[in-house]
Amino acid sequence: MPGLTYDRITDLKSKNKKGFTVLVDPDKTSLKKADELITLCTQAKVDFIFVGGSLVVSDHLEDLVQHIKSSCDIPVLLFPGSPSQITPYADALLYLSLISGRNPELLIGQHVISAPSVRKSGLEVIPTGYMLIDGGAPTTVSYISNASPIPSDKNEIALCTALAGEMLGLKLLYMDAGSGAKHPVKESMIQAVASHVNIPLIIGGGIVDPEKAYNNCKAGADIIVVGNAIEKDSNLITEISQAVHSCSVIPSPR
Ligand code: 1GP
Repeated sequence: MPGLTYDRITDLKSKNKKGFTVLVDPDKTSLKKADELITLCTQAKVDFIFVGGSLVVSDHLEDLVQHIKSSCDIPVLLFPGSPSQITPYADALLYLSLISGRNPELLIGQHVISAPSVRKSGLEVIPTGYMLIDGGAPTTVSYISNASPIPSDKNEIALCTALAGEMLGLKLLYMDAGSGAKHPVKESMIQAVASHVNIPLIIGGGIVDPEKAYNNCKAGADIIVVGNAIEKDSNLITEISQAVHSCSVIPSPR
């Protein structure tokens, strides 16, 4: 059930504050590299750390999560590409249902299989509608999910998908162009969705600079996620965090 971590997310939203999340891919992050990221994240007041990936081949996810948890107070949320990426040491689990796709395994099938172990883990579970948006090139997530992304200019499909997810009771929406996307989610699509849903909206995939992060927030994103660009230049943590936190949106009348 949603709990303390989800409350932090909704608390930010209720105060018109934006959140910045650093995505840590266990395959690309040694414990030493994690130390560097943790220091920068703490200094930059990063709001959340997501751990996971569409395909994780290393076996140190659990060590990595424990290491991050023992080194800082930033909430750690699992962003799993499969049930094998679940560990009880995180603060919460983004319980993802790929609502933009029509692959029953990722809508409900894997959830059924993993439900007992997820419940046993004691993790805070946050039901999340995951929407893959075309980012201009096939990404690992589009290949692995075997599901077509929503075309990047079909705002109405994104909106109807998001509305359906909200009315089904999902607690978060995550619109993702996929890691390393050539083209991030367009602001017009973010605006179309954000202006009609009430649950928090996470945006990620292909965001590489503070300007894009800021513009996404202005368009209605509640949380910005960056992974790939930070793997290349960890100083972006400070710059993007500042940009996100500097953005406060006055709610528009419905
Ligand atoms: C991917 O949204 C995340 O699922 C982050 O994307 O790695 O491109 O920042 P990037």
